[in-house]
Amino acid sequence: MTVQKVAVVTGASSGIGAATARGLAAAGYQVALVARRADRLEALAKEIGEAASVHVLDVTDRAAVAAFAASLDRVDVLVNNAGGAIGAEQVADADPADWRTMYEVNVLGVLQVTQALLPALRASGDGTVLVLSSTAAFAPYEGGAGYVAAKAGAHAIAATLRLEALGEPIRVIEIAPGMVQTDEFALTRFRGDASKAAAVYAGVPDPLSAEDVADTIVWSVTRPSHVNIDLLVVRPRAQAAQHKVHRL
Ligand code: 8X3
Repeated sequence: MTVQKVAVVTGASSGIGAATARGLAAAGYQVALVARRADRLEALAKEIGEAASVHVLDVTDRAAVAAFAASLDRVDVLVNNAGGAIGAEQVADADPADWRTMYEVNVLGVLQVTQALLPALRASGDGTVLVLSSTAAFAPYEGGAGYVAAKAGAHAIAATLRLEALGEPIRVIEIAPGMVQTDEFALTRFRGDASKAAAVYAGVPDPLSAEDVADTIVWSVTRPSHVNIDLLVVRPRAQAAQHKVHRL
């Protein structure tokens, strides 16, 4: 009997995380869905079926992350997807509390979950750590400094861990998406202001969808073990660079 491989997906309650969980389940993985919102995880698990398990926790809660790690029998893939932007204020006006929250989830969340699961990933004999960063990690933009700094931190974890894991059976993949239209990313950034959130994508023909990014994640993870998709930047055709967006 073949033992089913286990993939942990954080931030699985919506957007890219939920799409990735669906994609990995379709690719044959047992998926451990991690997020804070139990109702959403339960609904997704019901949809996916037997291949899904629900783990309600906050990746910034170190004790909860440790308990989660202890509850798993095996881990082959970790998709560090939980993250997000809060606020679009310029440096002159930004609230340090927003920056702290962004650092907690985008950087320390990735650190804590990765640390906790590394022994199991190593023990699998063929582990994959994936960090979902952003094109923001590589290109500052006005009003984005807090998120840019946090995603640069996520990039630093991926790039450093890849060096430190050399010689171990662990790949470290970084996926850096550009403009992705999801239900919550821009809405969270603009604190629930739907018109400001919609303006981000106004007139842009086909921004990336959560499924587009999930597709790159599943593709990267399912390459042969010796192939490491080190860093993959994915943007919509309508975005040539962070500031260079085609709008109709
Ligand atoms: C999201 C991309 O352009 O909003 O990670 O920073 S952007």
